[in-house]
Amino acid sequence: MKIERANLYHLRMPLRSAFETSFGRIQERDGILVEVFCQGVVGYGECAADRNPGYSYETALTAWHVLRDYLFPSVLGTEIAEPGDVQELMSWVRGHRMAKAALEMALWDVWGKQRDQALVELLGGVRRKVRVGVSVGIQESIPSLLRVVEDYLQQGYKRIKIKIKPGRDVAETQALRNAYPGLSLQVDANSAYTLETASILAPLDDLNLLLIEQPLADDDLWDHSKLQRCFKTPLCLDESILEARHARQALEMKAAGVINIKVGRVGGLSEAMAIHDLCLSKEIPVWCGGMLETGIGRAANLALASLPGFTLPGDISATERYYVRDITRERFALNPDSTIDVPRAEGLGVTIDPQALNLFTVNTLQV
Ligand code: OSB
Ligand code: MG
Repeated sequence: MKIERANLYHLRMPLRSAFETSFGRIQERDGILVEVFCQGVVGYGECAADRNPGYSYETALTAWHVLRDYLFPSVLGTEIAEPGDVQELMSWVRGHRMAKAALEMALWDVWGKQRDQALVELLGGVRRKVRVGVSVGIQESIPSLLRVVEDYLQQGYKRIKIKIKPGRDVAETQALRNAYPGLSLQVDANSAYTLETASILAPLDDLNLLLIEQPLADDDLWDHSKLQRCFKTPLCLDESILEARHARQALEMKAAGVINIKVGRVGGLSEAMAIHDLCLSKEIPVWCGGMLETGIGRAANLALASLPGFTLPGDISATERYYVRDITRERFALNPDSTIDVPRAEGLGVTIDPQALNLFTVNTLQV
């Protein structure tokens, strides 16, 4: 497999509804679509970096720069055997994992198309459909949160995650728990607390939550291990886990009982699988996180979440939850059992809608 040339598309896609987290509120989602050409086969990968560096230091523009000036120049024209082998060529670039993940994803798409196999088969997935939930942003008030959640439950989602931040945490979670005593419920703080301020979250421990996601700083495993000792509810790490080594160290120091795996955050599907394999061997449950992906990234997430260790529902919702119009022709729908089907067509199993791509592209570049 050899990349001969590539195109970058900087996307800006209107979300159906604003999405608010502890690091900000967005109405549009930026991203980069990577299109690679390899001996007559075209592959696609999605870069999850957003417009603002709120979740991670990477942005669509840093990823654009790093893909254009460093990553593609390091891989163009070089023969590689398998998609994961591209990591070695990119390893001299420190960090910038979302940029690397997009490039690797495009090669998985090519590899599948060359061998006439779906990504789920290439990865060793074991499920035809995966259990999913919905990630609900911070709402204006508790009544509006209850209304939004009720609507998702009506649509068939059987697991709800709510975003929390200081001042918008315990009362919101308690109100939901009171309204739905049996609901599979979890919260995500996106690093909004410190070891000291996290003490106000103590009442959450009595609400039978599936997990509490990333309460403390992204670069802090140690304080998570201290906080975990105060909670019987498992902590789940998202931002803190950038590679398998971090996962190993987090588990060794008991900083979490669950790990959220995101393809972009960890630098690609190959590293995502390595984290999955590690957690499976240690009987630590994992689930597939989301970054409000387009159909391209969502297809990859579904294939990843079909691996055996993904025993908790993923943040992979139906296309409808995110976008009125997506850049893939295929739209993902929620099944009545709160699952989404894993694509079975070759490669990522999705195709680009050129008109939609054109509509949402704010910049293009040939590399
Ligand atoms: O922390 O999981 C997160 C979206 C953007 C950035 C970070 C996160 C999220 C989500 C949305 O929670 C999950 C989804 O794609 O549905
Ligand atoms: Mg998260």
